[in-house]
Amino acid sequence: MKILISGFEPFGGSTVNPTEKLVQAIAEETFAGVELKTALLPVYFDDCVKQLLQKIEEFRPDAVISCGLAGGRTGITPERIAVNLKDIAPDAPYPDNKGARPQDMPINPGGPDGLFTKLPIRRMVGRLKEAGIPASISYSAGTFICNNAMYGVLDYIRQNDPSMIAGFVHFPASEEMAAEHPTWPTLPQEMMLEGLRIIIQTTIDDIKMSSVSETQNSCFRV
Ligand code: PCA
Repeated sequence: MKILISGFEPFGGSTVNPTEKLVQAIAEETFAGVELKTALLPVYFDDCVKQLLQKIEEFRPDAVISCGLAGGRTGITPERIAVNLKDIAPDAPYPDNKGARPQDMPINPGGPDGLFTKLPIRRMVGRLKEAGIPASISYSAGTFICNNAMYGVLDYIRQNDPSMIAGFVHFPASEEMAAEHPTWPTLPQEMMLEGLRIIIQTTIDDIKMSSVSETQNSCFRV
């Protein structure tokens, strides 16, 4: 089984993105029977998708788990849906890392309005909470880069390889971001790494289970 994990560079004036550190750390770990690869993505509209799809085409993973920072959230939040929209409010505090501020733009003109993940997000949240890690399903990945990456991958899978599963997980700020962002809730980096291990293992278990089960016909696999 092959799994691809991605994270993002810092953005919006922050010097840290905990998901950059998560992918660096998880690249050193092993999961039985799994070939794991990682990618660090730029915080650029469209290019983030291009780079991720290039990795996907080279590696042909069974599952893609993309990770990003959502400053202000209190726990780990697997995303349910990506929307076909790039939109930064005119008064938003920051553009992407190239200065782009798209408004009211589709990611794929003519693509579906929204695409659901087939990662086992409900089971992920259950196992994270059992481990004492704050977590909940999120129903909006926003309209910035993370949503752009999630939509781009799900749209690719829809058209090219429906057997692949993919999705996105937003992580809160890490403790080392507290001085830069004093109002944001934080979690220890080590707790978020343990959370990512659980997320990966839940995905592995789900793929194994669905390959032996012929009865699974839910469109969600949550
Ligand atoms: N979070 C941003 C972009 C990169 C990241 O880590 C987002 O939520 O869109």
